Amino acid sequence: VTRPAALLGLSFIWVAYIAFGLAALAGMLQGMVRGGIIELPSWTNYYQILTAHGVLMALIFTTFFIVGFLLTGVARTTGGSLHSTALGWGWAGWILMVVGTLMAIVTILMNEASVLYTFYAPLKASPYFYIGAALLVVGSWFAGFAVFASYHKWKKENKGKVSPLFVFMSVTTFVMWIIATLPVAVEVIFQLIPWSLGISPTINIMLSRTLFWFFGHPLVYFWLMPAYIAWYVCVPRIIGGHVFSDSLSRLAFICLLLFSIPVGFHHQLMEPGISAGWKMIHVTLTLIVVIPSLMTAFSMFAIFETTGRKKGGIGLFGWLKKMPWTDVRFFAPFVGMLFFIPGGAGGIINASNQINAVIHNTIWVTGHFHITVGAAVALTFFGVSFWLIPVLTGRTLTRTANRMGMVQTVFWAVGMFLMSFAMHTMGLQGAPRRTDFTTYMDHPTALGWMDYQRMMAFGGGLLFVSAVLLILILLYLTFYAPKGYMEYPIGETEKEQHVPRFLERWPVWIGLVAFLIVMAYGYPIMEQIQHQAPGSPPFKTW
Ligand code: HAS
Repeated sequence: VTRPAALLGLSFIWVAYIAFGLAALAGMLQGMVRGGIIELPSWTNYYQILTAHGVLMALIFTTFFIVGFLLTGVARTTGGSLHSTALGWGWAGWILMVVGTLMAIVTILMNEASVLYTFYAPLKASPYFYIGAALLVVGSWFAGFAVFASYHKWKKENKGKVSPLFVFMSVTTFVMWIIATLPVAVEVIFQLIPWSLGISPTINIMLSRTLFWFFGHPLVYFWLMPAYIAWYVCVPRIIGGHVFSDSLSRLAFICLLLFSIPVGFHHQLMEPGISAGWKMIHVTLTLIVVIPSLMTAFSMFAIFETTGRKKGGIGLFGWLKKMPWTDVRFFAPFVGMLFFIPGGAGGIINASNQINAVIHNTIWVTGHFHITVGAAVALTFFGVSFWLIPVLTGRTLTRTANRMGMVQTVFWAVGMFLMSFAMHTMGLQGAPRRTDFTTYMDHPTALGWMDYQRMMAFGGGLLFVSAVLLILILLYLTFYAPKGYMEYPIGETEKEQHVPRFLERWPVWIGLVAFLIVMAYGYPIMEQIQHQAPGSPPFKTW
């Protein structure tokens, strides 16, 4: 990767890790407060810290990291550089995203935006928080345009050829992202900002929540798809194998593009204002969006088994022994994959309409998203960082740094396991998510949760230690590791495979996405506008 592209990538990745460090601190504090281990000073409160944690971790760390990873991967697979138009879009995106992030952080620090990462109305934040969020989104679109510009240039120079897998997957991810962020842009621009400025006195709550989840579910796939890119394209190369099937990988991404958006009602199954029939349609589509993940699980097993057998692994599971267990570039994403097995199963439980009544708004949901985004995705991003940062700085991953990375991964995995196990268990017993420390007036059931609360806090402590260790390793890899060559691992198929051209017919796929969205959301949104309740005035949070 050339220097200008590397500099751009590093700038995104380091903002991501600064946000990650602050978010990890907020996360540990909030676990300890909830567990009754510490009390916060009077100038702050649980919800302020919870908002800081959610916004910094789920929105800022992820988005900056994803852009940095995908832009550099696109550069690497289209000849090593980003041309000037792509670089221009990339830097413009970075500036907008940084300004948006600062606005959000300052309003949160001033306790003027303690509205959690879902910023549900009628909780009301300062208008600057919403404007900051909008800038973050628009900046990420610019980064998407940088990917599209590189793709367009590559296509022009390689007429008739199928695009590199990494580029195809990045384009799919950003097409999905840009479509998915439109409804939240509508919510922020036409509902939240005028309302928080006092221009409109009330807000249509149902509509704002629907627009949020219209975006909120694909948001989780925006986190997942880059992790899948690392699994499909980078991990095979790291273990000395090949991409299992180019067409299957592309098809999985097209399925994610089609089905990750029209499913948002599975977050609103317990809400009034949406009829049971529409909820059922979204539940059905949710179970369809599970299929590309099952295809991914199949591909990963196939890659591991074929590679392990070629290396001499015999017997039913002998191939597993041949995996590079001491290489953190493989180990961290692999541990992430293991977490995704219960994570995915939990998702299917959540989506199962009636069962959702058992877990909705309990801390089970928090457990679910910590083993999906907090473990499967985050561990993959850590694994990527261990090779990506040295690639971008022209340094190498030393044996010691690799070993420290293994330790860091184990700390993260154990911390996440303890914390999310406690969360799932308490959730099944009805413990609510998003509450400060409380024993519900010493209610025996709530007192029975206390050991789990402490287990959660202990897990959070381990996660914080792991986060500090990670940042130290990444600082070393950025500034101090010895100069040298590090490979940007891009896997290829063993033999050239025929890839059907229709997979790259974007107008068809985008048309189908639009059709599915109109079918799934058109009527319910019309109903929510026509039959809106009187609307809610703002509930100021500070
Ligand atoms: Fe979810 C709530 C349903 C996946 C994140 N989810 C959330 C929230 C977040 C989140 C953040 O239907 C909370 C939102 C809030 O603040 O309220 N989720 C699903 C379903 C899936 C799913 C059906 N979620 C994710 C992913 C996330 C994520 C991925 C982040 C990255 N989720 C829900 C529902 C709710 C929900 C409801 C609302 C609950 C409520 O009531 O509030 C599916 O996409 C999951 C499919 C995944 C699989 C797993 C495949 C396994 C793989 C690993 C293979 C392992 C290998 C290892 C190869 C089927 C690919 C090899 C092993 C060897 C031993 C060799």
